[in-house]
Amino acid sequence: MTDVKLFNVAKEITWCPGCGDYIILKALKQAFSELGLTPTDTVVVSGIGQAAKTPHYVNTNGFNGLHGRGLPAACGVHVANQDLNLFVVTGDGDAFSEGGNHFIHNIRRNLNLVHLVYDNQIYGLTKGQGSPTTAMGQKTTSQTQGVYSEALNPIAMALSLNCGFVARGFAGDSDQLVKLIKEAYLYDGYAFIDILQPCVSFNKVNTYQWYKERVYTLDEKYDFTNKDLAFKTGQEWGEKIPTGIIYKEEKASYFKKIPHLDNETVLTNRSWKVKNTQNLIDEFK
Ligand SMILES: Cc1ncc(C[n+]2csc(CCOP(=O)(O)OP(=O)(O)O)c2C)c(N)n1
Ligand code: SF4
Repeated sequence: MTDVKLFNVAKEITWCPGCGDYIILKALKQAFSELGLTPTDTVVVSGIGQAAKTPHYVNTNGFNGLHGRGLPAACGVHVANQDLNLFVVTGDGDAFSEGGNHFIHNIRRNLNLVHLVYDNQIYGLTKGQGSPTTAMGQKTTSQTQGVYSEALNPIAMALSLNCGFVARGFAGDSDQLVKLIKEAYLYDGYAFIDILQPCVSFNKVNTYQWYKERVYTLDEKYDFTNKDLAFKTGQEWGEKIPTGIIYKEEKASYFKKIPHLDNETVLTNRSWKVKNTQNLIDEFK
């Protein structure tokens, strides 16, 4: 356990009052503290958006990249230094639209990182356009007649790509969120948590109340190792929305699959001498 105050940053937070992002941020810091992480051994990487402001609001190493590009930046971090505890935070647009292909291929790669999607089912930062998880027919600031495309299901998508850790959280249940973040951290591989996050300014449909009437926690009898059951559970949406670990399977993470990228050979641990570089340059003379 480390002091949670270590992760505080004295900076003005520009999220709207009541935004679900505050609860996720608090849960993230609480999980860091309970896991005994420190600011220097932890890195929070993001893309662009409201969710992606998180690295500015938590006292760890941080990287705020381009929209949809949080995951590739995180890959670079991990390949250079696998000793850092790696957390990637993205919005739903960031993760599934602009960053959709990175989501797919990072699941396939299975780097050891935690990916939190603050899923408010809307583009928050740019003032309320429909995102890939906005329900079909929902009216938004730009789709005034309703969204024409069908919403994608992030849980089913992750399952279909053989993601080994798939969970759903809710910003209205911070205790569960802390537990999920800790479980995700302890998982060796790509751990995905889709977090239902009310956007109080631009999503007037999926409000705290809307979620509270539907969200339920999977009980202890739920078998998260059963893929068929996970698919069925992951498709459940509407009247009832399950939260918790939906699927978990142990599998080899990226570094375990590539033995020559062991802890000795990662960039930060390599002994580097100018002479070595000079020899290389001389070869091309
Ligand atoms: C490639 C690219 N496309 C679009 C944008 C404009 N843009 C910035 S943030 C954003 C929406 C963010 O929504 P989301 O990722 O869902 O995160 P939220 O703000 O809701 O947390 C968009 C469209 C951009 N910066 N870069
Ligand atoms: S616009 Fe929505 S997501 Fe962005 S800070 Fe405000 S409430 Fe949160």
